[in-house]
Amino acid sequence: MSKITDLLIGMEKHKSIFENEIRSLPIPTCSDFGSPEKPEPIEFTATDEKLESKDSAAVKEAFANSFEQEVLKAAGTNKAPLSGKQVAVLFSGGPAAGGHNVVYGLKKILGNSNTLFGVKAGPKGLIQGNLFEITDQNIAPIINTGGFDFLGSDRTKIKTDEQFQSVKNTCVNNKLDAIVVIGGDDSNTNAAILAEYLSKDVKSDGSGVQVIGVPKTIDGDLQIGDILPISFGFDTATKIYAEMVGNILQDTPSSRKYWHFIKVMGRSASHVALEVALQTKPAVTLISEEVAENSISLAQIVDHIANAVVNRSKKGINYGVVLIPEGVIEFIPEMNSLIAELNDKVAEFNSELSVKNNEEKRNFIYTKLTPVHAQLMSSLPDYLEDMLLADRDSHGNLQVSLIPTERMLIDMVTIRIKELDASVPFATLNHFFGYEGRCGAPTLFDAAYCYNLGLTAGSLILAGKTGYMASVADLNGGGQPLGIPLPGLLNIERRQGKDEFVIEKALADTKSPAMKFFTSRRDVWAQEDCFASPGPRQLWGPASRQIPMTVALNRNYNSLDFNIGK
Ligand code: FBP
Repeated sequence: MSKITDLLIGMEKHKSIFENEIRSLPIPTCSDFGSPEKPEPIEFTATDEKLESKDSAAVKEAFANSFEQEVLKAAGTNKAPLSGKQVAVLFSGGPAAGGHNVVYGLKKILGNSNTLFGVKAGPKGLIQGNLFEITDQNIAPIINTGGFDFLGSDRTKIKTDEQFQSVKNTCVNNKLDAIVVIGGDDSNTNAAILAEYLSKDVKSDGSGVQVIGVPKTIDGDLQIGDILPISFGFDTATKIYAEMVGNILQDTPSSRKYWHFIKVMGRSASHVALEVALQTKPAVTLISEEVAENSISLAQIVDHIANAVVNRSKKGINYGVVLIPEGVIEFIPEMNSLIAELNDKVAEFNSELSVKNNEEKRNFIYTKLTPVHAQLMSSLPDYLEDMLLADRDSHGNLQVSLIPTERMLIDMVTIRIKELDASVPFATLNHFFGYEGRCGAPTLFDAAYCYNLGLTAGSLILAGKTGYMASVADLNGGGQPLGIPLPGLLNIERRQGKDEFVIEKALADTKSPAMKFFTSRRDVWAQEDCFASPGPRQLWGPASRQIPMTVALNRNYNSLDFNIGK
């Protein structure tokens, strides 16, 4: 007995049998970096791929010092890498599995002739100058582990003159030569703006500080065709959700009485929902981009789900799963135009709203909205109205993860089924799979992808580059390290009532091979049980190299495996 209790106490603080084991899991490495044991920084050369956004002319003017459009690829080992560099790394935005391996890759490639600092608590920490030196001893415990807890993260947007000046002060005070921002579309937009702002006159000799981005987000909406097949964290999150959805699907014909409405994370795009659907094959999956493209109203969505329930019931199947993308509410045309006006009004009347209770907020906003929106707003359940009025994040985004869309749909579908056929049994349960998927131990793919992203980001710094995002392409082949020019990705978008430079979110393309496959199968999945349970993610064995199915289909790969390091 005492032996077991000692063993259990020994597992405290991240020392479970599993955590101990994964730390020594070998990480596949792109051959460009040489030997996996002692990777070397690479040099870069321009490819003939040039990024052109619709607002390139305006970007060129505003980003005069850092404007680049050509994508860079590896060009052998860097024979004369910069040295003596002081580099700071930070996480920005929501956590995603694999972030710790980016830091590991950076530390490895910077080696002992450069210094790596960790910025605590995201962009806020950069503004406040909250840095510490990362040692090899710090790195060892975080290898292949999930979460961002090594540094922490936050969603502060660096936007005011004071904030930019504070970042500059942090650079000067810590003698920084480079900053690596690990984040999503908004954070990489911040990285692009910082790269330009810090491009000169930071150090006494008039030189600047390099800024490199790394593509992170479980949402998968930071992807750029073949040059950035996916952001890191997506694979782990979708495999965790797919395991849970698979388990619920397995429960449905066992207990035979529930319809489960499952909302999955992904604040805007439906990549997560689509990927989980391909892995598990539930009865109904909503795809937000299809809703917007075909102007499908809320009533039509409700009707679609209610009919699926009634039709399955006719076959004696009184159960099923409905998969709902987190952000669908913003894609329903009438809701989208309401939310757009709300975003502007919430920004305009922020101080008035901030002192009111929920009921007062609702009554106040009715008077500020155009009549058609005021009427729609007042027809929604109170719990939904309150969430639509909740504070936006610092990038001006509605916090869709807080909106109970799954509950709203259950309420509305229940009413519709009663109208269609009151005899149909309809017992429901609702779930939100979000935070469960962001910090799990990375899949082998995310572990490898992130480590190689870290090696690439560090190589870009040691090659003197700034304003680039690290990427690793050709995942089905041996993996190809790339540098993607951030200004080439910028467009002008309206945010919080004003025009801003932003990296556009990559939404799910309704004409993509993955969507085409999904639409060709979904009616069959609705009519009978075709579900599959993918099980827990595997770090060893035949399923360990599996990449997201949407990525394999959309990139036209010849297998479901990634082949980095093979
Ligand atoms: P990032 O885009 O920063 O990676 O975050 C994505 C996300 O996980 C969304 O899926 C979700 O809507 C949001 O974060 C939730 O944010 P928060 O952690 O602030 O509640």
